[in-house]
Amino acid sequence: MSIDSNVSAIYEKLIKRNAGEPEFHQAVAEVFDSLGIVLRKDPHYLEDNLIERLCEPERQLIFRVPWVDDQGRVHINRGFRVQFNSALGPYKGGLRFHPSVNLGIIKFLGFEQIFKNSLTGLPIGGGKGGSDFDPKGKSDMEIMRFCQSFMTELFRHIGEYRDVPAGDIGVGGREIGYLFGQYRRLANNHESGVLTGKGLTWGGSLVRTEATGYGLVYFTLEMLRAHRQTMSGAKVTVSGSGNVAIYAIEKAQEMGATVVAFSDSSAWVETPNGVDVELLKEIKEVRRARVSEYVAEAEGAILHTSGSVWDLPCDVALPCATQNELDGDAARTLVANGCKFVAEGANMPSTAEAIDVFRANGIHFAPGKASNAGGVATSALEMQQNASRDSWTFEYTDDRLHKIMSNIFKNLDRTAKEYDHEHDYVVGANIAGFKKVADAMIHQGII
Ligand code: NDP
Ligand code: 2IT
Repeated sequence: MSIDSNVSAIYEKLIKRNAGEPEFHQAVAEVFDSLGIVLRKDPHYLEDNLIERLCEPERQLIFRVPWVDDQGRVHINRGFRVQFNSALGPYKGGLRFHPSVNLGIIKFLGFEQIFKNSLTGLPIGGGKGGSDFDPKGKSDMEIMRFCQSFMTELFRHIGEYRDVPAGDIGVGGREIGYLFGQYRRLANNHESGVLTGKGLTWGGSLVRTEATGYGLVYFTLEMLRAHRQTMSGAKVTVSGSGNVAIYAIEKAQEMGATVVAFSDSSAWVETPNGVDVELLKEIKEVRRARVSEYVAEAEGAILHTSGSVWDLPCDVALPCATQNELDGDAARTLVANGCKFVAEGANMPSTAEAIDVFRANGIHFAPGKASNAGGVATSALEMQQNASRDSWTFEYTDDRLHKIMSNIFKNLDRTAKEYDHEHDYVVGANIAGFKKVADAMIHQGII
């Protein structure tokens, strides 16, 4: 990757002003790499310091989150919400609870979210939040007390037309429930559109749980089709075993693929005969246990505590765990083993070097801001249902999701061609996502 000379001064300044935030720098560099192409054709985007404005969040909140554990000890965590860009709609993006969370991580995620949300074609701006709280090993009561304390500060900053959080790593249906309960109590208002990923009896949408994983597979299907391949009979490697991974595995297998591996942060599992999805759901969603438990109960599954899922030969790789989990060496191994397609379910799971390796070796690569947009798109469908006090059927919502993902692929493909980078879906995603937001910012004046 290289930064175009038109934006290199902005990038240098951004690194200095946002010191110690390597993931944010990386996410900006990836977008700037594509911007050179658009700025040569459309130099008006350089006017009024638009690019620098786009890289500066509209608002950044950092707050103390005190909570009491089951032994009566007081803990202090740090809460974040970065409201990055609201040109296209209210800030929208998940909350991540993980010990690795810091401002730079939330800024990288919020920055990516601007372009992702733009690509969905729905009226949502970009934001992200979370905490360095570690949910692992905590009781339900501890999780509840933490969520209540977190929302006690956050509630004054969010709203149906202001900012609409949802889940991400460490935040699923249980956490959204506790967060919503506390919001409704503090606001004295059952404003269901304030959060997405809610339970089905109190404003949630069918398909939201499955949406990111299913959407990833719908997108991958379009990419395979464009290169005359199918999912049926393909060997697919998935990393992670959380919300995104589970439903990507389910949909890929439903379409005739064999998922040959998955993982969590403790180990990875080789599944030569495919994955027993119901067992995986039971272990991860109900028991909240480690992947070793899956191996103990599933026939033919092999536990590995060294190496990674990327060591196995596959046709399609779907990284669905976390940022920078797939580096240059892993990318070279995938190439050597004959992998042809990589589509990101996680946010920025491939390092810049890995993406260079994919591009240099003809691997068709879909960046997360396009291929994992199904989650936030279905969140926007949940907001539509809340606004109209309606709830749609599974089939209707799933069909909407499928069409949105197909349209995202077509938009990327068309944009990449238009800018003379056929099949470069990084260029297609960055340019198509950027132009819509940039045009809205231009129309709305210097704010
Ligand atoms: P979950 O918390 O449900 O699952 C996360 C999975 O990734 C777990 O298997 C976890 O393992 C693994 N993981 C997380 N952090 C690390 C780490 N530092 N090292 C190794 N493994 C790790 O999260 P989601 O499935 O919701 O999110 C996964 C990815 O998808 C994230 O990048 C997220 O930003 C992205 N995403 C999520 C969307 C959603 O709707 N949920 C939408 C779009 C993108 P362990 O349990 O051992 O920690
Ligand atoms: O990264 C993401 O797109 C998400 N975690 C989902 C955000 C949302 O608002 O549904």
